[in-house]
Amino acid sequence: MSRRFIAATAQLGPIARTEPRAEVIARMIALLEEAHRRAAQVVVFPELALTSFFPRWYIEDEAELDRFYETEMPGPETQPLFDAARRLGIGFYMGYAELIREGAAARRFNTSIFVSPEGRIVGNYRKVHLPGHFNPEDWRPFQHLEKRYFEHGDLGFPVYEAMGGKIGMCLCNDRRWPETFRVLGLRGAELVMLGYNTPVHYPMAPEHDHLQDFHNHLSMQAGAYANGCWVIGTAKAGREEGCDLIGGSFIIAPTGQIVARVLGLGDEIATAEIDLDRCSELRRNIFNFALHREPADYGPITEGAETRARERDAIIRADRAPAR
Ligand code: CDT
Repeated sequence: MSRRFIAATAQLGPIARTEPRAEVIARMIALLEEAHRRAAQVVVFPELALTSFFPRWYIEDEAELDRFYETEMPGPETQPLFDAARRLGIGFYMGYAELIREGAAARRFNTSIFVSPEGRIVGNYRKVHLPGHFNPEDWRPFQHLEKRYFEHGDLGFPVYEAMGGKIGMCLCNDRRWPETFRVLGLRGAELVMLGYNTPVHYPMAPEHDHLQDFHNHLSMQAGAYANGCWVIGTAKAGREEGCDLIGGSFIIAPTGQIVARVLGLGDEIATAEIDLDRCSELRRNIFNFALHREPADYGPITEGAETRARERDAIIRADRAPAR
């Protein structure tokens, strides 16, 4: 397979809480068709692309919560998306809420997949950096209950062979952590795809609200440059159920330069030609890992992982204490 192809970021505008999957899928298929008209072979959809960003609500009724999750992929409602992508010869990345039933127990992950142009699921990823809080907090204008609704992803940061090279995935908050891109970079990822749902308003530090777009682009451009890889970041954007989400979906070259971006806050695509061979411009030179990395001096990055996990669990347990 050629290592040069056209890729699209496929931003979705708001999705209402009650919007049926079939309507969302129809919107996504329309974006695939537009991407195909522009000769794209890869399309990147947002995080939790099939539903409204439900962690903004405290949902006590488990049956109501379950409606936001997929128990099979593809399932009857998502199959038309897979069929359309295969018909158009497009590979795609998509985020969704994954529910696995293990007997009486339920495991829930914030997940993404990459599906090849032939319609095969090449690989999956489960979100590692889950932001927000566990218990509902009344002082907030909206909740961010990812720590309640999802388990910490159990796959690490895998890379997969696809599109003639190596691809990696992550989701939203992961992009703010340089370690995400570095681990993917160390594993040779040449294209990193990620979807995000980022509110304009950050209740913990509202003085940063005006910096949301800057931080979004800053983290992804830095991730691309410092690891010599292409990055495609795709938003769910616009005013969703009264909550403003940033847009700014874009495609970044391994040099860190923006090569395409959307203009609005609705359903929209932007395309660019990706040449995976351009990764070597960085990887053979300034970021030649074999020559210039100094991992012996990076101990604190992974040291004490067990202690850190214990401390974190204690904080989350304390946060859980008053729960239902
Ligand atoms: N979906 C997601 O991870 N959103 C977070 C919002 C800020 S943390 C409450 C983000 O990092 O964009």
